[in-house]
Amino acid sequence: MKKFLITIIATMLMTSAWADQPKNWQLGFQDSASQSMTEIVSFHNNILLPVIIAISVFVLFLMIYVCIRFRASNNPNPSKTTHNVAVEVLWTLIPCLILIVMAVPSFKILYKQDTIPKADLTIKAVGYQWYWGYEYPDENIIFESYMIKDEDLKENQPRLLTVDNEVIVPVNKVVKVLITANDVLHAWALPSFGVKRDAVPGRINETWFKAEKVGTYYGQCSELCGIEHAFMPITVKVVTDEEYAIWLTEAKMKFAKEPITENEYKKIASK
Ligand SMILES: [Cu+2]
Repeated sequence: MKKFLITIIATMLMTSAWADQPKNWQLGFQDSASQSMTEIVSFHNNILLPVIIAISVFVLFLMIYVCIRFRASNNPNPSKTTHNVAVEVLWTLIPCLILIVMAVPSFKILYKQDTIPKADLTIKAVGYQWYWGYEYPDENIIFESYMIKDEDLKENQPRLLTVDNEVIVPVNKVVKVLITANDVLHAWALPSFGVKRDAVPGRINETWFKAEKVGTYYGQCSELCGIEHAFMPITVKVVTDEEYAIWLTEAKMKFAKEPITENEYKKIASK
C-alpha cells in the first residue's frame, strides 16, 4: 500500500524523472523524445487530466450531497418531481461544450501527426510472427530484429525489450516509417516518439517521427498477434550524424539486400 501511495504521489509530481523505457510501478507516460509526444503529453496533462479530475470531484460531491441531504431519516416524504427542463438542457449542453473544448486541440495534434514532412530518411518495418524486419529502402539495407532471451541479456539491457539488431536513426532528422506485416496484424509502437501504427498484411501504413534526443528507445508490438506477441520488441537507437554515417557504412555491407559487387564494396569501405 505504501509503495502504491508513493507511486501515485510520484506520478502526480512527475516531470522528466522517467527514462525512455518502462519502469517498475510506472504510471503515466514515458519521457517524450519528439515534438509529437511532447504535444500529446501536454494535451493529456493540461486538458484531459484537469477535465477528468473536475468531473470526478463534481460527481463525487453531488453523490455525497444527495446521500446526506436526501437520506430517508432527513427526508421522509420524497419529492415526486420527474422532469426539470433547465437541468436537462444543462446536462446535455455542458458535456457537449466540454467535448468540443477537448476535440479542437486533439484534432490539431492528430492532423499534425498525419501530415508527413519532407523525410530525411525512410525505413520500412515489417511485422512477422514474432519479430520485426526492417529495410532502409534507399540504402539497400535489410535485417531482422529478434528479442534477446533472458538468459542472454547483458547488464543494463532491459528484459523483453532488447533486440539483436536495433533500428539506427540520426538525431533531429525526419524519419518516415512505412509499416506493414507479412502474416497477421501487428502494430509498430514507440511511446517516446508518440508513434503507433497498425501493421496490416497487404497494405502499407505510414507514420513519421523526429527524435530530438540521442538515446535508445523501446517499444513493443501493440496488436495481439499470437502466442509470442509479447516477445517482439522494437528498439530504436538515435545517434549523432557521424555515428549514423559509420553505422550506415557497416550496415551496407553487413545487411545488403541486393548482393553488392566487389567495386561497390570497395567504394563503401573507402568512405
Ligand atoms: Cu505482433
